[in-house]
Amino acid sequence: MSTQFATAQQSTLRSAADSLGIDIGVAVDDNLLQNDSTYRNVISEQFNSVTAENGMKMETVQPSQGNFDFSQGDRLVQFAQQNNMSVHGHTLVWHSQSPNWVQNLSGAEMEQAMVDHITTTMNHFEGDVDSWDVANEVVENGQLRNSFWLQGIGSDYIETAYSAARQADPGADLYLNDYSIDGINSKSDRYYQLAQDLTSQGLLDGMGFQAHLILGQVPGDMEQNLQRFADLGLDVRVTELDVRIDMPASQQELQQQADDFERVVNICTNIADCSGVTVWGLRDGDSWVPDTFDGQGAPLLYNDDYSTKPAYDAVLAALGGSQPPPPTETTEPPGTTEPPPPSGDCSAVIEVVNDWGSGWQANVSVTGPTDGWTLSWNWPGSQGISSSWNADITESGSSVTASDVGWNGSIASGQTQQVFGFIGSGPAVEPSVTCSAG
Ligand code: 9MR
Repeated sequence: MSTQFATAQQSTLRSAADSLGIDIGVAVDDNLLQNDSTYRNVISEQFNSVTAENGMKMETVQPSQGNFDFSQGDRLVQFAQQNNMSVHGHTLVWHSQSPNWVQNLSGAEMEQAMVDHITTTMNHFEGDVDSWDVANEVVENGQLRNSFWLQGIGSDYIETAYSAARQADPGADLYLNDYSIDGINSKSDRYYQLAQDLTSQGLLDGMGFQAHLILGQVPGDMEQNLQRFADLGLDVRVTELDVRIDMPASQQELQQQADDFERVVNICTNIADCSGVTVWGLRDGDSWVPDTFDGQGAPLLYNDDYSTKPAYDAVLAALGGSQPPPPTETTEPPGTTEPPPPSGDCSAVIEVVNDWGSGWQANVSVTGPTDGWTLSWNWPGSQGISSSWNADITESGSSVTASDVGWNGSIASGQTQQVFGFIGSGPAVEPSVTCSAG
């Protein structure tokens, strides 16, 4: 058995996402977080980002005026910190799941209550919540939604909310977030205007696309749509991904669902400023979908017994990871040990993990010993690198050099680590690489 040419593959969603430098997130239910240790273990093993499915919404946080209850949010933050995860906050200003008391205010009183809610909540979580859906679902039918907020405060309530948020926690990334804006349409066009407005005032950092999708209906122009927001200088994020199926789901439909998830994750990894993808719940039975859409369900990555679905494998593959191979029979006599690792210099391998025609993704692994590495190779044709992560890259004509960025420089003798990745242009290739240590 030879390990010499094995590449270090990432075998969990989170390790694969970590090596791409993006978030793979999940919406977390507070009750399950408290009471189900398997739920906690699967989430901490597989995800590097969490969002409270309900626990940071206004009706939970401020059920009566001036009485704040952060217990659900605090539990999530503590779980995230124990497991080295980021937290995406959801949400401060929404027409739904807001307490009656605020809906009954008007004018200056409602505006003050909105600002107080944003300020107190964001101050409380300052430093613990990395990004916030400040306003959620504020557009409908191509115009500002006629919500109680709009009626009570007037159309500048959104700008007021983002100004208050910016002041409350200048370190948090501020997002807008909505559903049915995944493709280019009149709703996402209206958001494009709103995003331009807020961005020009320095009040917006990101655009969240919920992506509550129907099987087989990932919009064909989704990548183009996200890219136009990224081109405004914003981060983009898929914030609430699920793909619902008419029940019962057939094997073929589960495979189609896997393709849909894979496509959405690929869209995110294709866009340099995509901060990540969050799925809206862990198991099919945890999802909001069956309660809302009669006869539809099975929209997530896990079955109710915590076994993974084809969609899980597809997301893992789209992130550049793969399942660990099943244990293999060995013919070696007992007592035989592995051959010693190669001594001398380091070696490296480029592996194409995804090729979508107009571009491709490769992961690069280095086998030690090395304390700092510089890799070099030549492109055989018109290839180039359009983006990369975790390496310093210089291209000159057809020759490329890539060196470590410090933390990923040291690899022990015989160890193989996936150290960086890149998006290539031109035909996908796996050229041979020279590795110089030190
Ligand atoms: O998944 C959430 C569900 O448990 C709640 O009952 C519901 C209340 O409206 O909200 C669901 O989450 C929504 C999210 O907060 C905003 N985008 C749509 C989500 C699905 O309805």
